Amino acid sequence: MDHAATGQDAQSRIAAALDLEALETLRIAFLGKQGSISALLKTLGGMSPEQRQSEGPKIQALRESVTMALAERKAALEGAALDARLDAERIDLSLPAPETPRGSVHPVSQVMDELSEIFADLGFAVATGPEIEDDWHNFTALNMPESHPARAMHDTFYFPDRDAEGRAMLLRTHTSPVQIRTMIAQGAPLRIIAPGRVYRSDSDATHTPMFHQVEGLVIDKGIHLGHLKWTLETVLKAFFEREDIVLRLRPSYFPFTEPSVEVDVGFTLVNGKRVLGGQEGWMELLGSGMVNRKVIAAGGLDPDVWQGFAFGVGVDRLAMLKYGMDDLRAFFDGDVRWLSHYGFSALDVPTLSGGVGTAA
Ligand code: 2U9
Repeated sequence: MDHAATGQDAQSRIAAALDLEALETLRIAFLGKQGSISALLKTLGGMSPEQRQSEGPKIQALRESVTMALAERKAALEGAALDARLDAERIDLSLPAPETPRGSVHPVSQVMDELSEIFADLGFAVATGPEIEDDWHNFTALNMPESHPARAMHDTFYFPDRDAEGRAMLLRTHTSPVQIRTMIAQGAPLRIIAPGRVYRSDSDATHTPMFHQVEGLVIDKGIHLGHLKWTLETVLKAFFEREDIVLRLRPSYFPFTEPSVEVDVGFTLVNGKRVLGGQEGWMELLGSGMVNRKVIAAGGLDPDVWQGFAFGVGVDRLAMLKYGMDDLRAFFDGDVRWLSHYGFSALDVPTLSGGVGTAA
């Protein structure tokens, strides 16, 4: 049998295969189950031992050379296919890059950042704490012992889990437990604000079950209402970027402050709309007061040595007043159209020098 001629023929047909599909057809024709070289291998079985000894190595050599030729041609065809693709596909680096969708800073975050910046300038640090609280830090330490009627003012979300004293854990109803924790951990003197989420089981056009507060606490020697009024005036002038902000303090009641005051801010009517500044009318803005002696003691300090003032303000309300949104519920719908309209650039970080009031 002329294996050399069979080999020559196979080599030239493999070399002539123009694509991977044609090459696969050849592989099956030579080496497949019914392939011609496979058939040659089968003839070995019917040969005499001498014949097998002389024919066997030739047929094996033929099989190996065809296998190698197939592999080489396959590599060459694949290489050519890749070259063709590289030739055809080009990246034009002069084209503008596709626009990346960019998120925005929520007005609530923006206002908390602005207030943090303004208070930092007055020497206040930002304090944080857990949103899941125990009864003592959220109520008792703030002069709201069990059965205190003021507890009813907070529609509290309770957990089935209980604390070490057997009282139900809860979602904090104000950020005040943060100040209690900070007093205990850091002692006095203290100047802090506590911005964050708080929770009350309340839901209508002007109340959401989760909302945001910034509370502030100053503890030092000889602190009085004058310090409170100056601080609030200074902060609100910086926040609303108006020098004509006027405050009015009205007596009120909170269990954690004594005396307690409700703070109104003066507004002016411009084309029938209320604009903060001046004193044509008044609107309630925040609550505050001198820290109750019992609360100072709960914070681990001697109320005969240390005095303090505290305040609390709703961030959502402040954001609405400053940036002109009128529906509180839209704040937490997550509607991208609302967010991109009212949101702020993440690159536009509020600073006192750059302005804390620059709208996006
Ligand atoms: C400590 C001592 C005193 C925080 C205070 C208010 C008055 C207040 C409300 C404003 C609008 C809550 O978001 S709101 O509904 N807050 O009126 N908050 S004094 O007093 C404290 C806090 C912590 C240790």
